[in-house]
Amino acid sequence: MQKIKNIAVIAHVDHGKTTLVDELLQQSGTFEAHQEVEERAMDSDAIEKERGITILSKNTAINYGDHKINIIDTPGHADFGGEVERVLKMVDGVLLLVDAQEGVMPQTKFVLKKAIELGLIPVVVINKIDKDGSDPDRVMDEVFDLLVALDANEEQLEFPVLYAAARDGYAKWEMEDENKDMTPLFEAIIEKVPYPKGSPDADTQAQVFTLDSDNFVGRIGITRIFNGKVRKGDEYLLVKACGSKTKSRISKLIGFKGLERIEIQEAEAGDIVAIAGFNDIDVGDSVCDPKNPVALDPMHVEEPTLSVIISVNDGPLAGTEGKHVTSNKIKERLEKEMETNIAMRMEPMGDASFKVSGRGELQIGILAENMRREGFEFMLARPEVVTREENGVKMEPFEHLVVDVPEEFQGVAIEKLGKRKANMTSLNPMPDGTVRLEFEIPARGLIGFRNEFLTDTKGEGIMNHSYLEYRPYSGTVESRTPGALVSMDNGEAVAFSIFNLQARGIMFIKPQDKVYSGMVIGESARPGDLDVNPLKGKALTNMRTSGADDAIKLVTPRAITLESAMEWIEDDELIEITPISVRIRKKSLDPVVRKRAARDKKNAK
Ligand SMILES: Nc1nc2c(ncn2[C@@H]2O[C@H](COP(=O)(O)OP(=O)(O)OP(=O)(O)O)[C@@H](O)[C@H]2O)c(=O)[nH]1
Ligand SMILES: [Mg+2]
Repeated sequence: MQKIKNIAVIAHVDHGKTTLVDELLQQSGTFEAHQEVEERAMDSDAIEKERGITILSKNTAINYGDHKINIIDTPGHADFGGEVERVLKMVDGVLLLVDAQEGVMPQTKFVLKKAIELGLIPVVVINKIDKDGSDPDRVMDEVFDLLVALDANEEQLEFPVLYAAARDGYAKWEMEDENKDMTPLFEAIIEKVPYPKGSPDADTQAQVFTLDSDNFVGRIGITRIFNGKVRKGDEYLLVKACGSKTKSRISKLIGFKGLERIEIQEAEAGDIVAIAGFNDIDVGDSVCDPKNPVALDPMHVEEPTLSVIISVNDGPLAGTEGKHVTSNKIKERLEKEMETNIAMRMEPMGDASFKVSGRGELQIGILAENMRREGFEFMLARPEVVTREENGVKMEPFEHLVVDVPEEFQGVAIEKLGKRKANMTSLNPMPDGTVRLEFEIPARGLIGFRNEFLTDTKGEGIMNHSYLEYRPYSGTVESRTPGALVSMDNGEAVAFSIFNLQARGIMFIKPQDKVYSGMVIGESARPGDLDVNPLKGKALTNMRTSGADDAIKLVTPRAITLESAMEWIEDDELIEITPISVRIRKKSLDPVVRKRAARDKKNAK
């Protein structure tokens, strides 16, 4: 029987997980000498590469001495916390990375809490000790205090600690030790992470934790084998969370080695393999012995806290830029997403619209970004928090928020967050002259806050948040103050009118951009919406032929991205998303209807 260790690498965003996995792959000799390997090799998806973040957890395997180590790299961003939750049940140990300068951050708490609840003993890696301003002792104390606060048991409190600079390829037991290589970390994994429980001779029990597809065999499930063996060609029973059972043969069995996948014949208890042959295999399903099927606990992860309505584009430019535009196509695509993404939910709402719920704006934004890249065209409404009713009380999600700001911005940050119903729990001056403020805040208060915060802190503030718990609803929170500049005509924007409108606010469009009546073309400098005409003036669309227009100086418009739009819009607005454009529009394109609604709202107050 092979000696196996299964670990997950967990941490707050950017603390160096994927870089550490790179080094473990390199230094275990898993790659061939000539193999060209990119930086952060595990971040294989296009959006992951572009943004330098991990979105989906991914597994790899390395050999170290006579051991096989299965490693799962997880995402650190709070929105993808569901990925971490499900992966933790598949491993017997975790490497908890903590940035030697930033220290314990909101997502460090979230992932460590989940690991502690599952009884795992973390191998703590204080990473980035090479950084200026790193303070490993302080960070070590923070980790210890956090474990105490999380009610860790005595064994867990005796966690092993290493000091590392993943990017430079070394880890060590003591700060005084020489900077050499990753050997101490390999040793820690072998010594401190328990061997998998379960027996290869028992009846087969395996569980799917990730889905993938293979060009030749279709859908494959990446599974952890808890008991028994799985063999290519043998028949197994797939048991779903709802209890339904289907028998099928494993048509292909795939093992992992570094970044490669290799066909294998058999695997046994303790290992992680991918299996093909079950058409409707899903995350959480159990693969069992047909003679004695004992299903594993289906995976429960924290429920979504944020939802958004996705609907068919019904604006005047609908269908001119996208390939998939119908409600059926959108529904199909969303259903497909829900199969692999257990932290998200989808509910058809009628009217060619769907309610999609997830952990946060980034998670929903990434789904939307993927869809537009695939050729979809659709609209998104303003994100809303998912409220619940508990014993007759309306509850809403709260988040733990940490902001690091230069001292001079401390006042404005506290004031603005106060208006958003945040409650300050601590204030600590940091060695680098910044102040670390911690808050508990309704998730609602965070929607649209990032932009404002960055402006208020001249781009120097850093904010991080992570889900805390549901608490009683905290009343109205303040939202966007500036109104919208709304186009009152259809056509192509004219430089001369944009020039004139610049005085009224910040423009979102440039000359020749297509606009329509009801489209938001800028942010007004004042509260309240303003209908404006971007087509008016000298009808000279070609600036080069017009001597007079040469004198026109246009300010660069504010770029509207999917995420900035999600932050910016109000309840009566929508984002129109196509493979080419992101536009903001009023829900109602008719100015008369809008005026009436505004009047009603005013009267109601
Ligand atoms: N100075 C320093 N930088 C490091 C070290 N390890 C990683 N980094 C840098 O930190 C950044 C984030 O590294 P990643 O490995 O992508 O971090 P991650 O934890 O996988 O991030 P997510 O998956 O998005 O949560 C990159 O720019 C790395 O080069 C280190 O030991 N020292
Ligand atoms: Mg990563």
